[in-house]
Amino acid sequence: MKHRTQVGIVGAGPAGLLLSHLLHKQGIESVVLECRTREQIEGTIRAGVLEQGTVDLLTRVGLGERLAREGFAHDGILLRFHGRTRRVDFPSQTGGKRVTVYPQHEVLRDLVKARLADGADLRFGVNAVSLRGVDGERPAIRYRHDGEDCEVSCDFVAGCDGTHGVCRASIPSGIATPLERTYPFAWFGVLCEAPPSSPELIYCLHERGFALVSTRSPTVQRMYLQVDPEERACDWSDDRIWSEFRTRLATDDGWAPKEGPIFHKVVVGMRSFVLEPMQHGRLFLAGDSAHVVPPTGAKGLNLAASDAYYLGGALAAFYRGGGSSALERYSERALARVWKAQRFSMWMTSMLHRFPGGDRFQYRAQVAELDYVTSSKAAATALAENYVGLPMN
Ligand code: RFL
Ligand code: PHB
Repeated sequence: MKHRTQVGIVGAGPAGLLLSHLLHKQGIESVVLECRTREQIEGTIRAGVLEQGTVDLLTRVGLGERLAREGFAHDGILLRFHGRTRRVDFPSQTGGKRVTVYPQHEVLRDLVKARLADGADLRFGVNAVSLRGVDGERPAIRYRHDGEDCEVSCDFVAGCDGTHGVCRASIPSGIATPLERTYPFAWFGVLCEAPPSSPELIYCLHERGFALVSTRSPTVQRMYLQVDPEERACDWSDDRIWSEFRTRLATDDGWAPKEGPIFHKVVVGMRSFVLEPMQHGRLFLAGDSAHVVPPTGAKGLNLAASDAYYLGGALAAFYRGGGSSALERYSERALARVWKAQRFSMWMTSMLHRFPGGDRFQYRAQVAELDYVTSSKAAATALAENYVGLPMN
């Protein structure tokens, strides 16, 4: 089966679906090819923190209704270290900006619903995806769908297929440079049925390692512990998990997390990765296919959104007859924002985690940094303006 579209998009994550939606708003047609089912993408629990600019973008393009109703505005975060807790306020440091806690799968549900209501061509459960001729004028994507070999020819291919997708891998080595940093620790994440332990997220440095108290809803909480990358989730009983959270999160005034049945456990590796440039011929990468951040800064989903915004704008300029100069600048423009988010995520990660072999000197310096960040207005503003998101310019 052969068909044709203007922009062929691989991957129905936040980057791919938002790009498809933004293109539609500009009258540009796309086809989205996704290897998982709709139920799988809408059921995978991942990120939770949306920057102000991401919320504004989603709202501007008609995706803000449920987000405004069900998302939780957070005006600050708590930094906990050495038994004390300090708050960084966002609106007062950033001219009124904040973040919104609204889970990634809810963003995806809103996007899929809007795309299908607009009659979009979304193909779930495809396999054997491969790219053809992206370095020429007539690229195509081959794939199998419902047992049939298919090919969609297009003007451009958007590689929005995440870290393990095929698009990044189809750029010949030597054309783009991978830059990478891995961390000697991982996050052990749990989801539990309990009320929120705290009205705001708690990022905690303890001598035994980092801990994070996040939330998903009034009845479901998300919490993470720094662990060794070799750690296996099945080796952690609920008792061991709660005991570790109580120890790391303890404060001088006896604070303890609200406990409840744990129904999901996962170990997530941590790395920083960027592929430069994010383009090869008529293939443009967006989101995790081009870059990965450690989750400490809560930036991954937000970068997927800003890439989609930049790429959508550049493609719209092309189809309006503005030539390809905006497309040629896409990678540079997106990377300028990506690198700032990489820097912030790396900084948050090093300030808040214990490094193997890290001695008392390192720990005392980390505590001093947290003390400084939460007592100097200049330093708190720097954290706040990065956390709520730098402008998409
Ligand atoms: P996605 O979401 O991985 O989507 C890619 C899609 O492509 C599909 N795919 C293919 N389809 C067809 N053919 C192939 N060959 C394909 N290969 C893959 C996949 O099935 C998938 O549906 O990438 P995208 O769109 O770039 O979005 C990136 C974000 O999902 C990611 O950065 C965030 O989840 C990162 N992240 C967080 N980001 C935030 O902004 N705030 C957070 O609070 C936050 N917390 C997190 C996170 C990521 C985490 N994990 C699991 C790594 C917390 C965690 C624990
Ligand atoms: C989450 O809720 O999953 C979450 C929140 C903040 C982060 C990372 C993950 O920095």
